[in-house]
Amino acid sequence: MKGYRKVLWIFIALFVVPQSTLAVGDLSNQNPIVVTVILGSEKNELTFFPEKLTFETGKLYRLILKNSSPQKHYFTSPGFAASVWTRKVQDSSMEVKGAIREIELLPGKTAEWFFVPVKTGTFGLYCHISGHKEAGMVGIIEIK
Ligand SMILES: [Cu+2]
Repeated sequence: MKGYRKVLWIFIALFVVPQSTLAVGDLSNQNPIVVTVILGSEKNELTFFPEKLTFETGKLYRLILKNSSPQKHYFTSPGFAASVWTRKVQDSSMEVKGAIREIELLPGKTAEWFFVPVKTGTFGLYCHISGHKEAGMVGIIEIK
């Protein structure tokens, strides 16, 4: 029995430990950098706050999107969505894994987008509900 345990520990030392040290390069397992964006406001202003977002390639982000207004809004930025690798999007009831094009948030709801930017660029952000972009619900996302 003791010989068996020794062989087991050697197996763990040789195969399990080196694999976990390789995880340093696993971008999906970093501690995410938390960024929060508020869509709209309690007074029903058509804004993103903040309206300028900056991210860096190769870092894992947890983008918290909060709709604090009495109506639904979109977080729409096709260029940004095409320049990130999405790990998942989640809210209190579910997780979605895979590429994301845009996020719609119902009044008072929150969603979290976990992603790693993979391409640099500057992209427009807007809410695509009729009239919202024109009323100023726009922003800029920069990936450095
Ligand atoms: Cu809107």
